[in-house]
Amino acid sequence: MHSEQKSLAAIALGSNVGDRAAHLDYALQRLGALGRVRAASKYFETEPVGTVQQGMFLNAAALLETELAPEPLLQALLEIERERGRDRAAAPPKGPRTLDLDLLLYKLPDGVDVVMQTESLTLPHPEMHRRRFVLEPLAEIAPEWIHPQLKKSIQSLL
Ligand code: PH2
Ligand code: MG
Ligand code: MG
Repeated sequence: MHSEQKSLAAIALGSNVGDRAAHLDYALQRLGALGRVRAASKYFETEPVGTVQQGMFLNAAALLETELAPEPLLQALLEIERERGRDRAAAPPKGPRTLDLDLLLYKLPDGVDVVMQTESLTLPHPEMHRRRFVLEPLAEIAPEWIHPQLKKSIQSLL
């Protein structure tokens, strides 16, 4: 099947517990089983953002060609987090985590970006445009991707 017939998802990766690079390496390898990783950024060391006191993060971004719809893709991302020992009950929200995989943007095969809001998933990710630790890696691999609500490229949002 040609890539034009698949959807394209932009995914943010983050880790600040344990062997951070190993967690991100693992995530990229597992994403490959959900489709094809078209691009992956380098790993950025970033200061923790927010009110929780915690260690430095490694953040990255990836573009995944996939046939999974947004909701099944999200469930697969959460499963990969659990495979690295992520326990949402054990840490405060936005607190330290072995692996965080956030679905940022999702483009259908016809080139249209999904805009949706359910209890489990909001697309585009509602915080992405405010987070340098998301925009900087994403701008490395998808600078021209237009945010469907803000109508600005990732590069210009950065
Ligand atoms: N994730 C958070 C809170 N703060 N800071 C950085 N630098 N990177 C993150 O991935 C991050 C954060 C909760 O989602
Ligand atoms: Mg996150
Ligand atoms: Mg998350």
